[in-house]
Amino acid sequence: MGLLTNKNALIFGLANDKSIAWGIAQAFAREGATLGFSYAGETLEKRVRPLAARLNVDFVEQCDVASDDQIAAVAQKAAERFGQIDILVHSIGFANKDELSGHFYDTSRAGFHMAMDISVYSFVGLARAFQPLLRKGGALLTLTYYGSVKVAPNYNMMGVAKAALEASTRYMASDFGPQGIRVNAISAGPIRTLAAMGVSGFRDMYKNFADMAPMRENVTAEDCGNAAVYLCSDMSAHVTGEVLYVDSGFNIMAASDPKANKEEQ
Ligand code: NAD
Ligand code: 0WE
Repeated sequence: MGLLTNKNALIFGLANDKSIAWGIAQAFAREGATLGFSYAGETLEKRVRPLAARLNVDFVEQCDVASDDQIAAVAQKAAERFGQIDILVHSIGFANKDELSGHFYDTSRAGFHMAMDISVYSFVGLARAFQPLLRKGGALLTLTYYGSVKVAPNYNMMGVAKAALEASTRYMASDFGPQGIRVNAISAGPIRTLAAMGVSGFRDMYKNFADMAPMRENVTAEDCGNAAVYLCSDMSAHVTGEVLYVDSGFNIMAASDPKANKEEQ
């Protein structure tokens, strides 16, 4: 018996085998969940279908979360296929590239709206669309980053969006609590995914992270998958509205340890 046996889980945000969504999908499959995937657009379909086949997943639906119609359509299809849903994972974030360098104050109105729409509102819109399908004891989960709390150079608009996403997690935890549905977030350390590699200076900050973190190691999509199993299973009953750091302890540090890099040699 797996920790997610007899649970139906929908995962949004699968792009390729580096995606955090893929780490979560593999962990959920291992724990016995019945899975469904959603991806953004046609160009990703050829990557996502073979991954789905590897886990014997045959519910694979396109959904651009910028569209209310596409969100409603995928909810309708999920209702027909699964009846009820136990778990919904939101692993989606996007800002225009212009918004991920230079001064935050140069963010355009349109760029601000775009990042908030795709990275924050989509979690709220999905939660509302799936609300009638959610079974008591279910869980919603999103992915965030520490740039929401402290300034991460160049993360800029995404940091502001992640702050709003974490606040949305708390408000939705309050909304859904009476229905017995929990809402949580994982705050992951930097992982080399498609979204992350598209950012200038990511390489340096990836290395710096491991030097500064108490555990002196980067985190993986697999780590996020295992934390997601906890947050979406009955192992975390009565844990809601939380941001769980999966970051080798990075967020507890105020300065780097001068002994780092010497001690391990
Ligand atoms: P990824 O590129 O694999 O995943 C991002 C996903 O967002 C992609 O599947 C992309 O198609 C999807 N997406 C973008 N616009 C969309 C739209 N309009 N409709 C539907 N889907 C859309 O990268 P990832 O690193 O796995 O990112 C997943 C989540 O994890 C994001 O929220 C990201 O902010 C968060 N996160 C990433 C890191 C990291 O270092 N990689 C760290 C902490 C948090
Ligand atoms: O949330 C993210 C990345 C989100 C992201 C990435 C891109 C690249 C390509 C959102 N939108 C876009 N738009 C694109 O056109 N992370 C947590 C990874 C990340 O991004 C950073 C980081 C880290 C970590 C940007 C600057 C500094 C650190």
